[in-house]
Amino acid sequence: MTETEVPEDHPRYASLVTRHRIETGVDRGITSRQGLIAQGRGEAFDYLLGERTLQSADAAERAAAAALLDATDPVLSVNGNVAALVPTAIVELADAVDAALEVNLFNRTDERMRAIADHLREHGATEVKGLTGDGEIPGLSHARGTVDADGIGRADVVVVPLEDGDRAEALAATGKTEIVVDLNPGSRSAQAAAIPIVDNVIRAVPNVTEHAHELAGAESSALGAIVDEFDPDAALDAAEAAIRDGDFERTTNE
Ligand code: PTJ
Repeated sequence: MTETEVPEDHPRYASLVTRHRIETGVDRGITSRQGLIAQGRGEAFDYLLGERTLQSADAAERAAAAALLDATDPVLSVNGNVAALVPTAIVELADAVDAALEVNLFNRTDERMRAIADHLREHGATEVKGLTGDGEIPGLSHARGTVDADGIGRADVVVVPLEDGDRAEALAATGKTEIVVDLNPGSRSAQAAAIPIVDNVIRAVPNVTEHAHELAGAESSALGAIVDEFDPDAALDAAEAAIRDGDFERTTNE
């Protein structure tokens, strides 16, 4: 079944399309096989959150848009899952906030780096960083810390969706403003972030773009105030409360 053949009236349509994109990503050498496992983990949390954008996540997405618009050198980090799930949406976000796109992989291979960069270009990206690999995030062994010096290396604000906890902590320790998208509010990545977005990357990325369009032209002081007002601990608490106390509906979890 291809993406276009998934019946739109299927009760699990969005989930089936998402799975199909990840599968195709693996087939095309974009997504790692571990990416399939990561997606399954994410889906479980999304069920528990009610497969919707919580109000607290929307506030995080607005704060993320403000931080990106107010940044000097913002970078959106793209891994194999992000490239498979939201290639067009991540390019649109980069355009909306004038950010660079950088391919940055947990399981780095030259083949996947190139395949993802090509995939992003096919979806409208003009410049894709990551292939130079002349910078390092301190404290990470082997290729896990490799970045572009003029990309994530010098960035002041970095978006890292679906990031490994170790890498997210090391990046936060560099003092950059880190924005994480992760459906698990208990993950180390979400806890390391200045702005944790507990939402599905499929919903989160377009919503950050929408907020960026609304906030375009705002003064730096107004953008800074939105970021300052955002409380990461309160956002994580709200997501955890939604999971613990929310209405878990058996029928939606087929
Ligand atoms: O492409 P690579 O080599 O960079 O590898 C990417 C993965 C995602 C495989 C790698 O970073 C990894 O193993 O990540 P983890 O440690 O499994 O963490 C992924 C986190 O993202 C988990 O907490 C999941 O709940 C969450 N997650 C999975 N799918 C989504 C998600 N969060 C938001 N939206 C999703 N669709």
